[in-house]
Amino acid sequence: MFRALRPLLSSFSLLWLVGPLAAGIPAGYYDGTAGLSGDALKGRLHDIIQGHIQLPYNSSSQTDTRDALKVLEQDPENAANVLLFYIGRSDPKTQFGQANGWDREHLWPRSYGVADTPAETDLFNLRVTDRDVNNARANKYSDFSDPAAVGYRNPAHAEAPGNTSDFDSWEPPDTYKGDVARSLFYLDVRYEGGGTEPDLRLTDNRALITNSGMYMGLLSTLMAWHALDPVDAAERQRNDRIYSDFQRNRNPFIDHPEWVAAVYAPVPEWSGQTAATAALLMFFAASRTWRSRGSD
Ligand SMILES: [Ca+2]
Ligand SMILES: [Ca+2]
Repeated sequence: MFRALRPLLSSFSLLWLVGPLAAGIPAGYYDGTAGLSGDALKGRLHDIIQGHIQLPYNSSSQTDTRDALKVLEQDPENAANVLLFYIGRSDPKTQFGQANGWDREHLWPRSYGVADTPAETDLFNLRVTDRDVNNARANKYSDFSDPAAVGYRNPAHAEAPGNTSDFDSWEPPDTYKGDVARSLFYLDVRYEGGGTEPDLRLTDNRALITNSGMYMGLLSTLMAWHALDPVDAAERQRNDRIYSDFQRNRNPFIDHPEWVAAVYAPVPEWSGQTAATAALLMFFAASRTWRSRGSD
């Protein structure tokens, strides 16, 4: 009996092995990236992911970002609900836009260069959040919160346990850190100033992150968050769905986490250092002791 099943079992194992690949990256999608790093890799990835199918922000006749988010963020245990980013609360889909409900959070704030389509409606930048938490986060950039900084809050909002903030930055719980980071890496690469599109840029220079600019950060924190919270199955599934059901483009940093270091290390601040040194810096940045460097 067992012997008769063996060929069947091994073919199932094979299916299991190729299954995730078949559902994930289409053959040839990342052609032309082999051996590239730095700006060359960034440029090639930009060419691959640009020109995606754009959704309207709001539309009563077409699939818009609200419709897409109700699919992408659906609670796996309750199809009538969405799971709220930053806090994991399950809210009815019907609560969109309600006073105590959820709305659309732009991880790269609209005021930092993504006020117009397609950046404004890019599903890799949009999550569902509690309205009040969205307002509290406002356009604070991503960084470890400094308990000694002005305006330090723990929790960052009464409805956001596990999140902390200070006057200029916001720190989500660890399980969301990598998702934030990889979304922002995607946006920097996707938007390079072509046509009427913005050139979004990640930086460690806080002075550049202003309402009149297109900068977001902090780059080295995001690299640490990427290492701290690796890609998981839910993030891969979201990437697959955005590709297959909505935009026809993918987040390269979910498909190839190693490309974060390949593109961003060495970063300008670290120029002259090797990729290995940069990786070491990422490791130390991910450790809690690094948090006390506190310049904000
Ligand atoms: Ca995560
Ligand atoms: Ca850019």
